[in-house]
Amino acid sequence: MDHVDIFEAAPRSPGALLRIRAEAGAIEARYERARVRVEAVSGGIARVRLAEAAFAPARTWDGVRSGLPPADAAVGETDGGAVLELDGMRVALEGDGAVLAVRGADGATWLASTEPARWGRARLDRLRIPHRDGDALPAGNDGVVLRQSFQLDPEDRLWGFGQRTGGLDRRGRSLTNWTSDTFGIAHHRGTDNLYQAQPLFLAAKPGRAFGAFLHVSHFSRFDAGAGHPDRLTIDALGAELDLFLFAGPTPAAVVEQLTRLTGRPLLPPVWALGFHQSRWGYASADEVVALVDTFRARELPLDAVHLDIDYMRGFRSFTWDPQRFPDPKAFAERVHERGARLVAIIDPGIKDEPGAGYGVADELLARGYALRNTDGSPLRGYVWPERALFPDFARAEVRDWWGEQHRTSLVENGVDGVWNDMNEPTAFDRPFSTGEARDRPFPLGMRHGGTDEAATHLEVRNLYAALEGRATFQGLARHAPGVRPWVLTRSAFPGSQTTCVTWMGDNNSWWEHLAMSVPQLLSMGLSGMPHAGVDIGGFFENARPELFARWMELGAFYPFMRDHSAMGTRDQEPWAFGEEVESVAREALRLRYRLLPYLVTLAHQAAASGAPLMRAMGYVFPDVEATFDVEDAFMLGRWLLVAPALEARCRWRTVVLPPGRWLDFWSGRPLADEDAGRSRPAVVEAVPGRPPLLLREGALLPLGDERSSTATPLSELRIVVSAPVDESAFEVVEDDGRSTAWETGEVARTALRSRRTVGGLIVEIGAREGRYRPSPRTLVVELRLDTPPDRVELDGAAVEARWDAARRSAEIAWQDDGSGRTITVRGGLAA
Ligand code: MIG
Repeated sequence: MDHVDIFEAAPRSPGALLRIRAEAGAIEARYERARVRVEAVSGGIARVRLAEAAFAPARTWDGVRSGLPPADAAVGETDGGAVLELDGMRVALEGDGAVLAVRGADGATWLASTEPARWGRARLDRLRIPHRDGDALPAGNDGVVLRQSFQLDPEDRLWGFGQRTGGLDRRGRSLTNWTSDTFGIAHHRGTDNLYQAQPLFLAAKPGRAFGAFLHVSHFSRFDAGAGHPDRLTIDALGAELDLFLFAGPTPAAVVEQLTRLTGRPLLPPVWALGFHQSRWGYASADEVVALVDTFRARELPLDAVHLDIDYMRGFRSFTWDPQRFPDPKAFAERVHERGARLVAIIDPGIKDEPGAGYGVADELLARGYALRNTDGSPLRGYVWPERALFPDFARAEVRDWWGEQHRTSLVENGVDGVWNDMNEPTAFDRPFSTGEARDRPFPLGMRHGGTDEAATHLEVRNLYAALEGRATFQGLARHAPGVRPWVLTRSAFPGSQTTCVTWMGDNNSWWEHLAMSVPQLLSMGLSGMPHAGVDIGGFFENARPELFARWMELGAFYPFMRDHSAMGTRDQEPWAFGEEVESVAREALRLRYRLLPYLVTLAHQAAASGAPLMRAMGYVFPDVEATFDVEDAFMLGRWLLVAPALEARCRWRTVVLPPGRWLDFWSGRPLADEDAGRSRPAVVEAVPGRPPLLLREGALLPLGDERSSTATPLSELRIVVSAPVDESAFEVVEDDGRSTAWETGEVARTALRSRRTVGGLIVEIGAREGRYRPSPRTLVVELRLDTPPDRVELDGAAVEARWDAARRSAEIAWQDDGSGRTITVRGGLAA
């Protein structure tokens, strides 16, 4: 892209430096035709703003947090410039032309401008923004593009960029940040922008990572080494470079810094971490209840069923079809009685039929809450309900009103979660029924918002879903006080993670899409959006039996696990492919449910620091080069390495083992143990029903018992222990799984420790801390050893430990009363 001329006329550039001033925690510089401000925001976070004249004003709809704990930064003037230093990162302005360099404390260059920034009116044809015939870029800064190029370290992998197809390292690609409905079956590794826009990335190499977030909701694009392998070029409409820089030094530190700025991920209710069954479209209340019954009868765990657009009356959001769903409240009760939850889809395209008894449309128009054309008339487009209006979520009163719509139709009827679809937003130029509907992009110059905060569509489109998500979340919180809201969204922007779980809509049933889901979800985690999933089995086309089984196995480790399929595809429920596939699916679901205490703990870690549940190997082993480019395996938290079967008829596969001892989770056998000191490959078996799963040394892994749904309380907490080299620690976090009381400290924390001794092992289960009291249960400690131990003591007294040769474990158990215990193991470990 770098080579493409996107300017209408010769671009402007900053010119000579006029003056530069270092103040407390900031640098201000004036150039002939530009101003720059470099500022310390919080620990590890700096902000660079570069504009021709004034910086864009702060906006109420902006999701970035203000008032963060201040940074400890030093500012100094240099020869012809100035530098701001914080947490090992130095941001320097050097001489004329607003030349910017980001360096490490050791002087190594992380990013450096290759030439001065340029500005000019953009050539619409070259920007490749979908637009309507006759559309022009609006006057003013919304039609002005800024271009800034940076030199990249050749060693850096570029991770993040949010929801994308293709591999984990996005270097060499051009990446557009513009939400779009790419409805169609053609997603492939080279597809550019999808439903979401996350203009951010991590640059990582062994031993060092930093990150950047382009705080621009306007249309933007990163050329991440497509035009020139070692150059990053940023194009941003809106005429401003507003770049937050994250000092790292590890990928985990970058994700923490990013989510400190854009907001920590929500904590989902525990049912949402269970299994979700969906399809477009279950056609009646009875069909959905029968579906839940089938899960129960077949002993397939299930926590949620999703209602796609067919539950509505003629695709009108916030209505129910009176024939097929005659009594929504009774229906929700039937689902709840069976231990499951109900999630209902909502589309933002509101049927344009005032005066026809559809109150949502009446109010939307009467109150003037719809998006408007430049001439002030309501904007109309065609979506599922045919001609539709679109709420203007950039306005606070519209968001309040939207939240209000959820009260009677959904919350009071007992719906547990809301699924926001089509919120890129999608619109077509004529009715679907004509069979000729084509995408009808919104006019670029269209205005959002009230008079004081008016913004063009180019500025706000990327935020539309994030603002809708916020409105939905707050509405649910208001109408069901104390209940943790759950919102699933298709489109998103940084900040969406605070109110929404996201999924990759409209994937395909091909193997490629199964495989691609791994780097896709790892990217989401690295982008600060840990709670994400893709549709198991694929949305479009018919899933094949073996693929579906493997997808369920992989999906057991997705942060959000849902089986979903398009209208017209063959049945895709776990039993739809015969007994063999069903039993693999059942094993996958059982494993998922056993993992729940671990997933809950990981979700708490995410809520505290942004740490993803599914972690790239290089995130967990940031110094180990061999792990950096792995995109077909990942860590679930810090204890489990998942190496899924991603190809047809796969029975074995290789996996890169990071240094250390790794046990096969199923058999307890160590892998490639002779080389434990270094990274090495291992071949693992991929028996259907037993996905390749490795337990890291020092693991203190909390598991639960198998349940048909999370409506049944946990009756066992099991700690799986693998010996550490030296010592290890982990904290299990629990909460009531459904309320918001965790926010005010209603959690239970159990500190776990393990330590190698001469000839044995000590495991300490700390006394439970915190106000939350779990239901009565057994606590099991499962010691993964090499041989049966000579002796096991619980608090100093010898106990009988049951030896299970099939998984090489010695097991002891007691009724958990929350008190601390010490387990001493003698023998059982190879020297
Ligand atoms: O135009 O509601 O991605 O999950 O089943 C398609 C019907 C609309 C797209 C979503 C998909 C959903 C479907 N929707």
